[in-house]
Amino acid sequence: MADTPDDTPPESKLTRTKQEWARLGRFLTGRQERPESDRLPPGQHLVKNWPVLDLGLQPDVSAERWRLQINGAVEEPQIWDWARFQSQPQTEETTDMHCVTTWSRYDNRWAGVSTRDLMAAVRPREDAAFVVLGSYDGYTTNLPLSDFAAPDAMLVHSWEGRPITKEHGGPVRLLVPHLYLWKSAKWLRSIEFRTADQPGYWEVRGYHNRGDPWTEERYSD
Ligand SMILES: Nc1nc2c(c(=O)[nH]1)N[C@H]1C(S)=C(S)[C@@H](COP(=O)(O)O)O[C@H]1N2
Ligand SMILES: [Mo]
Repeated sequence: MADTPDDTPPESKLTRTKQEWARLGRFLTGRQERPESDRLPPGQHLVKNWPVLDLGLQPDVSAERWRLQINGAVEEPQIWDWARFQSQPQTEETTDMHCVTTWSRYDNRWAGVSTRDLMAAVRPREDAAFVVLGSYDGYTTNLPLSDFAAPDAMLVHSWEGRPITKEHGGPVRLLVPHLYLWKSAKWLRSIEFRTADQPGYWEVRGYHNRGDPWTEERYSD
């Protein structure tokens, strides 16, 4: 008969895997692989064009004038200009996007810098748990660090092989494909890593704090 002390459950491949998940917990995201039949989130319809939505002020930010301030709970705060942004590891991804106004668009090919590579450069402190993004039009939006750090989240400068146009947030915008598009700040100007959350522009105006399209986290309450 096996002599297993009852206060020490046996280790197995499963328990080791689960421990590894817990260790990596700060980088976990709600994102998961979905079957094609589940590709369109509930309440969404497909569009072929790419609609423009913003506060109505589209700031004119040239690549030369553009700066990105990355600060807060990080070991190495940095200010990136265009050359420094371009010198970061470059990533290409093809992802879908989902707007809370019910349109979705499939297969957008992006190029830019992954948020994970950005984090490798600034090294968030252990206690960093949120980010707040600031934009050149005064817009702000907030994300848990685990969503910001999703494997396909990027600071993008190109769409379908061309520079992101001004109306879509060029020269640089965020893209977090697994959340509603209002989390993807256009004309990105600052990224503040924080220990406490701070709701942004839409989040204090009735929109959900997280914004997962598959569970229809559209509005607060
Ligand atoms: N700086 C900034 N980013 C923003 C917004 C904004 O008003 N200002 N609007 C958000 C909203 S509500 C949406 S739906 C998407 C729209 O992006 P698009 O115009 O490229 O489709 O941008 C998001 N990012
Ligand atoms: Mo939106």
